[in-house]
Amino acid sequence: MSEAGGGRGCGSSVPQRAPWSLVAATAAFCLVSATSVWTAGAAPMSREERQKLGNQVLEMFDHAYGNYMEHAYPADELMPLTCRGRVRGQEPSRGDVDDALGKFSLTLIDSLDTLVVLNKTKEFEDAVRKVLRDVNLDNDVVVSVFETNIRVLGGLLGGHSLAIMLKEKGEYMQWYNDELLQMAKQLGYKLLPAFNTTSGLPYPRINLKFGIRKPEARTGTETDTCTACAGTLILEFAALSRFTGATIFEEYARKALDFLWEKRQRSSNLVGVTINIHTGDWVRKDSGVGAGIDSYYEYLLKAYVLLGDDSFLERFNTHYDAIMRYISQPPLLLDVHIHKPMLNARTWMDALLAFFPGLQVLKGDIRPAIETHEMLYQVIKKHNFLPEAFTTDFRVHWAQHPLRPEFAESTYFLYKATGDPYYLEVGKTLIENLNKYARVPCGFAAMKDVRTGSHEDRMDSFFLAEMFKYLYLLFADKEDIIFDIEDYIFTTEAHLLPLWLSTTNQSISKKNTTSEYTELDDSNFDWTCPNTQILFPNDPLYAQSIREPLKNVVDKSCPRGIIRVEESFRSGAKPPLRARDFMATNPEHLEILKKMGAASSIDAEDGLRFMQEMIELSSQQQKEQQLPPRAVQIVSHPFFGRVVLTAGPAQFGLDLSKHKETRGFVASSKPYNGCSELTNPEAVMGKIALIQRGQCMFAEKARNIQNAGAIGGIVIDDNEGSSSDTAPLFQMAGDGKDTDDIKIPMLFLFSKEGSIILDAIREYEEVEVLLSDKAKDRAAILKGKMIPSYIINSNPEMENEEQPSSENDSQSAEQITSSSQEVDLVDQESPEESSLNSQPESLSPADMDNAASVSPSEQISNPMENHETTSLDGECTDLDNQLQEQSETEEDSNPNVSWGKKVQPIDSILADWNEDIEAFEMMEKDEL
Ligand code: DMJ
Repeated sequence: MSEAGGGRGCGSSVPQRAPWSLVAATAAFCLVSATSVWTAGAAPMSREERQKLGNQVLEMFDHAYGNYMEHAYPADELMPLTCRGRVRGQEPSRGDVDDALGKFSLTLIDSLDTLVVLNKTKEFEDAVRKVLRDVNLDNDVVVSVFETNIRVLGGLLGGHSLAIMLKEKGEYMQWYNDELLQMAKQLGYKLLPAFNTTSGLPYPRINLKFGIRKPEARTGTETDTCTACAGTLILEFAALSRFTGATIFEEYARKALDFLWEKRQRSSNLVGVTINIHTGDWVRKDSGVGAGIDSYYEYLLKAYVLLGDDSFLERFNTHYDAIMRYISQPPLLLDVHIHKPMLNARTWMDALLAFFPGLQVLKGDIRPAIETHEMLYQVIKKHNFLPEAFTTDFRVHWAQHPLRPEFAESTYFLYKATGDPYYLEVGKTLIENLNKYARVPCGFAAMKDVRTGSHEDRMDSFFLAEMFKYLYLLFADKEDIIFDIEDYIFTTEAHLLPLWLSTTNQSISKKNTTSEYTELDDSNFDWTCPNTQILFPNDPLYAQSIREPLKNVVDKSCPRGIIRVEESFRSGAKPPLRARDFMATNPEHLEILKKMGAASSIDAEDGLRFMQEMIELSSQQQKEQQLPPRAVQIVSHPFFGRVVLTAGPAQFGLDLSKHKETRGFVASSKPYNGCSELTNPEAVMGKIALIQRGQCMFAEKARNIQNAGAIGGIVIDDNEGSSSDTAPLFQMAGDGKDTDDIKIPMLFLFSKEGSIILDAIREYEEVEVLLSDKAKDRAAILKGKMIPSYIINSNPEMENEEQPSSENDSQSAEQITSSSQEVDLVDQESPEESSLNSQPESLSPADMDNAASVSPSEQISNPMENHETTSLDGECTDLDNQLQEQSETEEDSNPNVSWGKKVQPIDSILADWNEDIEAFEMMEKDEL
């Protein structure tokens, strides 16, 4: 701390020693044990409670890791819904996501150092032996260079770092002879051909066996890569060089970083999202701190920490200054254009940016870290998880959540920095939500849609590499960990690299490839960090006082556009027209449109923003129209509501978004296709009938099962292997005739999701499901039922008591039944019911059940439709109400007419705007 607090602060004054021992691993860059100085604010958490939460994290890790090892290993990842391994090539392709899978037991390698952090030394020793025995790095598979570097190379190096630490301690790993490091080196050499470009930026993908050039490689034709992909190599590559003495790795990673630095946009000092690896031209010129760029910034600062090279800090500081100038709009972080950084490039944020508060802690800029973190936490409280993307007024933009760890990471670092027990409570909420909504009998399943609570058959390796590490460390005391975590730095995948590398094999940093940083004006650099020993003891409520004004930012904030409208009213100026408010039937709006770009620079700016918003709005609506999800939740033993499947709705029958859910046992109809009168009405009577897709219309199937007495129907896709992971959901169309006679709810499941129910019937016979628009709280589902209390409480300790072998589903299932108890629960269903998809648009008059595709012009709907509403209060209420009422009146009066009117003008306006945008892009090029 004294080093960090004095001189040039932040350690740059002492680059030759490992100045970061107090700094890096805790990411408390300038922050030491603020935990000990806390005196007021959120109630302190007792050691006992922290230990309890730490144990809960351990149990959760066992559940995830144990199920992976039992049901998936040696596959790369666990598929927690179908309880098997994900083997690339054997499952329908998910596109880029699959590029992380190289048939190299990804999850095992990514979990290695987590095992040591969680004190599972014995398991670590076993895991290392398995890696050495089973893992092949020479597969004929095309993998992402970035993912392979951060997860596999990083995993091997993290494993090696802790293996040698343990060996030195003298008890475990005595047999270890740098084998993991040898594997890391082998992998490093496999990745090097990717750097064979004139720029030195790596190709995004490489074939592990054949490299890039050979025809068998099936890669090497790409022209673009993301900035983070090219700029997130230095920690692993430098560590590899310094561990082995082979300097080439660090040289290549430095060269790529030097090139990116050269190519930064010189007036804004920002970088774009994607770059041409041959020409160095920016391909995507938008710039933020989330997807596509995130870890480039992280690695600049951490490279300085690990390698002690000032040039990295100077670059980081230059970028950081630009980020705070243009992108940071506290508490938001909004993408901008690199050439026009005052212009927002988006109206939404992505979940990956949740790492940024943690990085700000490492930099020592605590205030904006607290602000952004608080905003993110409120989004989480609203949706239980951080959706992959959410708008500036906190509506869901992309509803998926693959159990990302970034928010837990920032929570940990903020706790280390502030010592504020509030962050422990945040961590507790994360644990509860994971157990309540993501935990399934065979692991933890990603959320397919945070609004419905439906799951995806996916548990990414980063969940084990990062989430459990940060959560465990959050609640741990120093003595709970068998080594000093502060001797290490976390990579972007939370792998641990020892800080002593900074003084080992330094030859590369001596011949520094960067020549330019001396030209920089560093007067704006903050070379010192806030000293928490001064900051927090003087004002123990410091963090709380920053959070306080943001307390209701998500639920009660005025949408940003509205705020500006309101301000304009106050100043007497006309409010700017926002895309979401635009109505083509409003002559005043058309007048404003005409003026845009003509009168003044403010009008021009409004015009450009309006265009961007309109395009985004349109694509957002297209997305939402294509995906009006419903939920099928399996509520009977042993699932107890823990498996939620994504289902498509029907354009006929009971609308689950307007009515209470339908619950019942399932039964297969005979004939299974449901295309004629059922021969087993007694079996489906009072139940939810399962019917296979195909051979007749959806409506016909519905009528047949309804006539047999079914209370609902689930149509299961007949295309084997189809899944909502890989195919867009659609709505089952009617038969072109009046379908008012169909009263029961009908949902559609793709084959993979359907087979989860079919398998359950095979195994458990009696399978009860809930059909609804949103997964229900388990407490509400199980009201009055005989069930084990751990299911309600999500209390893993009880689960352990009652379910000694959590890895053995059928065995544990029996125990659940025998130890069940009567519980009468208050309905805990959230009052906040999503208004999404409340009125699925009837788009396709398709007359056959497989003709459900939607034409582009049909996809544009009323901008006010299908959006979550943000509640408003305070000054903007009246205005917002006016806007809301106006649009509601229009919709109510005649939605079809009103929608029809809007579609055409927007289409033609968009066509005009595309021309404008092209011109705008030309203008940007000219400026270059
Ligand atoms: C991880 O693999 C890494 O943290 C990476 O930098 C981006 N995010 C994923 C997890 O969300």
